[in-house]
Amino acid sequence: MNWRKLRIFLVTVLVLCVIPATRYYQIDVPLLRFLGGSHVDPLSLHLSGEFVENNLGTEQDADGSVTVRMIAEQYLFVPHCILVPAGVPVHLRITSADAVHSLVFDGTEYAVKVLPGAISRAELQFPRTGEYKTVCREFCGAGHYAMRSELKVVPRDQFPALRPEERGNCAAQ
Ligand SMILES: [Cu+2]
Repeated sequence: MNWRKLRIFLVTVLVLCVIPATRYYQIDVPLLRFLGGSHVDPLSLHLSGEFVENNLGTEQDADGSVTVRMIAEQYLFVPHCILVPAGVPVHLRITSADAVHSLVFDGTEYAVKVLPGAISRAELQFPRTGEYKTVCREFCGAGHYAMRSELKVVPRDQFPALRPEERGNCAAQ
Protein backbone atom coordinates (compact mmCIF):
# COMPACT_ATOMS: atom_id res chain seq x y z
CA MET A 1 0.00 0.00 0.00
CA ASN A 2 1.30 3.43 -0.95
CA TRP A 3 0.52 5.64 2.05
CA ARG A 4 1.53 8.84 0.34
CA LYS A 5 -0.92 8.31 -2.50
CA LEU A 6 -3.62 7.37 -0.04
CA ARG A 7 -3.01 10.55 1.92
CA ILE A 8 -3.21 12.72 -1.22
CA PHE A 9 -6.42 10.92 -2.17
CA LEU A 10 -8.00 11.50 1.24
CA VAL A 11 -7.03 15.19 1.30
CA THR A 12 -8.51 15.62 -2.19
CA VAL A 13 -11.78 14.01 -1.12
CA LEU A 14 -11.88 16.20 1.97
CA VAL A 15 -11.34 19.38 -0.05
CA LEU A 16 -14.06 18.37 -2.52
CA CYS A 17 -16.44 17.88 0.41
CA VAL A 18 -15.54 21.20 2.01
CA ILE A 19 -16.28 23.30 -1.09
CA PRO A 20 -20.06 22.56 -1.20
CA ALA A 21 -20.21 22.82 2.60
CA THR A 22 -19.11 26.46 2.41
CA ARG A 23 -21.98 27.17 0.01
CA TYR A 24 -24.66 26.40 2.57
CA TYR A 25 -25.98 29.96 2.37
CA GLN A 26 -27.19 29.27 -1.12
CA ILE A 27 -30.21 27.62 0.34
CA ASP A 28 -31.25 26.05 -2.91
CA VAL A 29 -29.21 23.92 -5.25
CA PRO A 30 -30.94 24.21 -8.62
CA LEU A 31 -28.67 21.63 -10.20
CA LEU A 32 -30.18 18.98 -7.94
CA ARG A 33 -33.67 20.20 -8.78
CA PHE A 34 -32.66 20.10 -12.38
CA LEU A 35 -31.64 16.48 -12.10
CA GLY A 36 -34.66 15.84 -9.92
CA GLY A 37 -37.00 16.81 -12.72
CA SER A 38 -38.80 20.11 -11.95
CA HIS A 39 -38.10 21.28 -15.46
CA VAL A 40 -39.63 24.31 -17.18
CA ASP A 41 -39.10 25.65 -20.67
CA PRO A 42 -37.54 29.14 -20.32
CA LEU A 43 -38.79 30.15 -23.77
CA SER A 44 -42.48 29.58 -23.06
CA LEU A 45 -42.79 30.80 -19.46
CA HIS A 46 -45.22 33.54 -20.50
CA LEU A 47 -47.34 31.22 -22.63
CA SER A 48 -48.31 28.37 -20.38
CA GLY A 49 -47.71 26.71 -17.05
CA GLU A 50 -47.02 27.91 -13.56
CA PHE A 51 -45.18 31.11 -14.48
CA VAL A 52 -47.72 32.83 -16.72
CA GLU A 53 -48.13 36.49 -15.81
CA ASN A 54 -51.38 36.33 -13.85
CA ASN A 55 -50.00 33.50 -11.72
CA LEU A 56 -46.96 35.48 -10.54
CA GLY A 57 -46.76 37.19 -7.18
CA THR A 58 -48.01 36.16 -3.77
CA GLU A 59 -50.73 33.60 -3.23
CA GLN A 60 -52.35 32.81 0.10
CA ASP A 61 -52.32 29.11 0.95
CA ALA A 62 -55.02 27.33 2.95
CA ASP A 63 -52.75 26.81 5.98
CA GLY A 64 -51.95 30.52 6.34
CA SER A 65 -48.57 30.35 4.62
CA VAL A 66 -48.00 32.01 1.25
CA THR A 67 -46.46 30.98 -2.06
CA VAL A 68 -44.51 33.51 -4.11
CA ARG A 69 -43.86 32.87 -7.79
CA MET A 70 -41.29 35.01 -9.60
CA ILE A 71 -39.30 35.13 -12.81
CA ALA A 72 -35.77 36.50 -13.01
CA GLU A 73 -34.79 37.88 -16.39
CA GLN A 74 -32.28 40.31 -17.86
CA TYR A 75 -32.53 42.69 -16.07
CA LEU A 76 -35.42 42.58 -13.69
CA PHE A 77 -37.40 40.43 -11.31
CA VAL A 78 -41.08 39.90 -12.11
CA PRO A 79 -43.15 41.03 -10.25
CA HIS A 80 -41.01 44.06 -9.58
CA CYS A 81 -42.36 44.53 -6.09
CA ILE A 82 -43.90 41.78 -3.99
CA LEU A 83 -45.79 41.78 -0.73
CA VAL A 84 -45.72 39.08 1.91
CA PRO A 85 -47.22 38.91 5.42
CA ALA A 86 -44.86 39.03 8.40
CA GLY A 87 -44.12 35.91 10.42
CA VAL A 88 -45.57 33.27 8.12
CA PRO A 89 -43.71 30.69 6.00
CA VAL A 90 -43.06 31.96 2.47
CA HIS A 91 -42.62 29.26 -0.17
CA LEU A 92 -40.63 30.85 -2.97
CA ARG A 93 -40.70 29.38 -6.47
CA ILE A 94 -38.58 31.16 -9.04
CA THR A 95 -37.17 30.41 -12.47
CA SER A 96 -35.13 32.29 -15.05
CA ALA A 97 -36.14 33.32 -18.55
CA ASP A 98 -32.55 33.62 -19.75
CA ALA A 99 -29.26 33.69 -17.84
CA VAL A 100 -28.19 32.48 -14.41
CA HIS A 101 -29.24 34.92 -11.70
CA SER A 102 -29.07 34.95 -7.94
CA LEU A 103 -31.85 36.52 -5.90
CA VAL A 104 -30.64 38.06 -2.67
CA PHE A 105 -32.80 39.73 -0.04
CA ASP A 106 -30.62 42.56 1.26
CA GLY A 107 -30.20 42.45 5.01
CA THR A 108 -31.02 38.74 5.28
CA GLU A 109 -28.98 35.60 4.73
CA TYR A 110 -31.31 34.41 1.99
CA ALA A 111 -29.76 33.85 -1.42
CA VAL A 112 -31.43 31.82 -4.14
CA LYS A 113 -29.65 30.78 -7.29
CA VAL A 114 -31.89 30.89 -10.36
CA LEU A 115 -31.24 28.86 -13.50
CA PRO A 116 -33.10 28.80 -16.80
CA GLY A 117 -34.93 25.51 -17.18
CA ALA A 118 -35.23 24.75 -13.48
CA ILE A 119 -37.49 25.89 -10.66
CA SER A 120 -35.59 27.04 -7.59
CA ARG A 121 -37.47 26.57 -4.36
CA ALA A 122 -36.72 28.21 -1.05
CA GLU A 123 -38.43 28.44 2.32
CA LEU A 124 -38.29 31.98 3.67
CA GLN A 125 -39.75 33.81 6.62
CA PHE A 126 -39.68 37.50 7.50
CA PRO A 127 -40.47 38.05 11.18
CA ARG A 128 -40.85 41.85 11.08
CA THR A 129 -42.62 44.27 8.77
CA GLY A 130 -40.41 46.38 6.57
CA GLU A 131 -38.90 46.71 3.14
CA TYR A 132 -36.09 44.69 1.63
CA LYS A 133 -34.19 45.48 -1.53
CA THR A 134 -33.94 42.38 -3.66
CA VAL A 135 -30.85 42.36 -5.83
CA CYS A 136 -29.19 40.03 -8.30
CA ARG A 137 -25.83 38.80 -7.03
CA GLU A 138 -24.83 36.70 -10.04
CA PHE A 139 -23.28 38.74 -12.85
CA CYS A 140 -25.77 38.27 -15.67
CA GLY A 141 -24.89 40.89 -18.28
CA ALA A 142 -24.62 44.60 -18.99
CA GLY A 143 -27.63 45.59 -16.88
CA HIS A 144 -26.75 43.40 -13.93
CA TYR A 145 -26.07 46.26 -11.51
CA ALA A 146 -29.50 47.75 -12.17
CA MET A 147 -31.25 44.45 -11.50
CA ARG A 148 -32.99 45.16 -8.25
CA SER A 149 -36.52 45.13 -7.00
CA GLU A 150 -38.37 45.16 -3.72
CA LEU A 151 -40.07 43.00 -1.14
CA LYS A 152 -42.49 44.55 1.33
CA VAL A 153 -43.42 42.74 4.50
CA VAL A 154 -46.83 43.85 5.75
CA PRO A 155 -48.61 42.99 9.02
CA ARG A 156 -49.99 39.48 9.03
CA ASP A 157 -53.61 40.51 9.65
CA GLN A 158 -53.49 43.17 6.94
CA PHE A 159 -52.47 40.79 4.18
CA PRO A 160 -55.70 38.80 3.65
CA ALA A 161 -57.60 42.07 3.12
CA LEU A 162 -55.51 42.92 0.07
CA ARG A 163 -56.92 42.27 -3.37
CA PRO A 164 -54.95 39.72 -5.41
CA GLU A 165 -53.68 42.41 -7.79
CA GLU A 166 -52.32 44.44 -4.88
CA ARG A 167 -50.25 41.51 -3.64
CA GLY A 168 -47.94 41.61 -6.62
CA ASN A 169 -47.73 45.34 -6.95
CA CYS A 170 -46.43 47.57 -4.17
CA ALA A 171 -47.42 50.67 -6.15
CA ALA A 172 -51.08 49.85 -5.41
CA GLN A 173 -50.44 50.21 -1.68
CU1 LIG B 1 -29.27 38.89 -12.85
